[in-house]
Amino acid sequence: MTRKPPVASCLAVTLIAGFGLLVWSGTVEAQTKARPYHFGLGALASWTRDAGNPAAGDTNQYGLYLQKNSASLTFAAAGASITPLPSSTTGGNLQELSFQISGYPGTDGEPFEGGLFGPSHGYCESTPRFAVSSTAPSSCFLACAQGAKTHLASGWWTIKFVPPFTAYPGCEDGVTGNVASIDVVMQDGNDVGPGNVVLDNITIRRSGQSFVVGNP
Ligand SMILES: [Ca+2]
Repeated sequence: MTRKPPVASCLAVTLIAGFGLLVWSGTVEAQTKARPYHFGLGALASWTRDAGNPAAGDTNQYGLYLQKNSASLTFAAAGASITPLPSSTTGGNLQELSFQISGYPGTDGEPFEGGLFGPSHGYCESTPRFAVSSTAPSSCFLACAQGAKTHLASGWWTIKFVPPFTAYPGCEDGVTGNVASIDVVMQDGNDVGPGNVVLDNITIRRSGQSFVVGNP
């Protein structure tokens, strides 16, 4: 009888070889995921095949679809909890939060928009946003519109937030002490935009390690 190698080792090797960006956090149980949730009228959150940023290793091209097909003021939201968080994530060692949204390759601007970050991209205003809970007096909200934007060869955009997080409107109290939770949330409805967005490659970088969530 042939002895099988440990499942965790096989999976880790496969994932590291396939994803490149992914940093394995130690065990299968500890792998950081984005777990979709939604509530209220017209809301839906789900990992969707063939919707994400094309990437080596993500053969099903998963993207995180967040929909709110109701008015912004409706008590409804679509989002995902990033869990389990990388161990020992604190306000002191958190170096980056980012996600990607869809876009168009090449010039992504029109003259009346006045810039490279033109209209040919997924919805990016006060939401989608990160919501970070820590020992700070209030939650830290990092709105898509406030992030640094980098256009990728695929046409997708990376939306990135780096310290000091207090510099971002909505995060005046910063991120301090132990980080209790990190979510991505879509709360803007179809009265101010399309009412949906697709995210991919949600990234937490802490203590020099990047944890990238690009599929279920
Ligand atoms: Ca993906």
